[in-house]
Amino acid sequence: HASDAQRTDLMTITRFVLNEQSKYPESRGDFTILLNNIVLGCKFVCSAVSKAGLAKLIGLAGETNVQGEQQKKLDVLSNEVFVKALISSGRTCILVSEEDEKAIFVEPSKRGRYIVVFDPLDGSSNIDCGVSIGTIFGIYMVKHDQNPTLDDVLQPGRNLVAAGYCMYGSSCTLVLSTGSGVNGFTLDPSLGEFILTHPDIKIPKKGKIYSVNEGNAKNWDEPTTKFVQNCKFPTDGSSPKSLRYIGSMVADVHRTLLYGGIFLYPADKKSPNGKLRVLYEVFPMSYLMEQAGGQAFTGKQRALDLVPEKIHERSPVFLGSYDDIEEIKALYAAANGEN
Ligand code: P6P
Repeated sequence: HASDAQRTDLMTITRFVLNEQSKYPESRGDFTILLNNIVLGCKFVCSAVSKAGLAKLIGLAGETNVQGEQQKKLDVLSNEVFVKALISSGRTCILVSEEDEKAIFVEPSKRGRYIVVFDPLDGSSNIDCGVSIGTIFGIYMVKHDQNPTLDDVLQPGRNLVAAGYCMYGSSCTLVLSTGSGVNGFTLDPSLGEFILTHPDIKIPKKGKIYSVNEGNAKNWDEPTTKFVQNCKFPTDGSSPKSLRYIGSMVADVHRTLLYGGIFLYPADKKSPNGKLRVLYEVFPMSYLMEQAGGQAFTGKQRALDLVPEKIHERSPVFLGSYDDIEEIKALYAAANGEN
């Protein structure tokens, strides 16, 4: 019975999505098939990343193996796995990957109705020191399925039908939203299944943590400078916030989602559009934050209202707890002379 220590009604990600999709009688199972292929990609990358530390011994990605063959870098390998898994799903028509300069238009015989934008291995510069890294993805419906063009990709983030990330850390955790809340699944390696472990994630309304690369402080604009100053020297008698910055977006965003607070990668004099990419970093994470009751802001507007003009375009981003984002929005409004 329910008090049994060993849960017996295992809610796998596939069952969960099937349940969700059964709410839409018109759905033909395409999304479930697409998602299953994304999950397959995540399982492969999880396995490859966990072995990365042994790379020198067993000649894995990024190393020269015993035969002296140069192994593919893990991010290149991950990208190939995701591209092949997505195309073979037969449910995609355009793919945009951080690893590919141009959008991939799937051949008509294998074409479906979905567009997937993704970073196959974000934060991969952290692999060698064992810091958590991740895959980030967003899913749109195609607008012109007879003849898909780049215009189908350059949609505002608010048009996303799903988004998620998979974090390869102490455990492999997949966080997903299909438009009705956010749910987290943890890979049980003994089953090879992602099991629902974080149902209906809601981000705390206000947090005690700020997450930014303080090394860029010299180049920040005034509102960001003031906001960070308020985090460290609050004038309302509250205690200072803690700084937590891992430098791997998936890890910093996952902590923000679960513990609350704010993650920011602002514009600065060196990079006026910040560093993070709109389609496959800013949009998916902003979508998840809003679905979890938080907000995401660019310094000028709601992040999901941005309409990208190029597939690798960057944008500043402030995302996290609802109240914390209200503060940064007020500082930018004041700087722009709005009431
Ligand atoms: P910085 C990793 O390289 C990445 O793309 C994100 O995962 C991370 O949030 C950001 O860059 C870190 O950038 O400039 O602080 O090292």
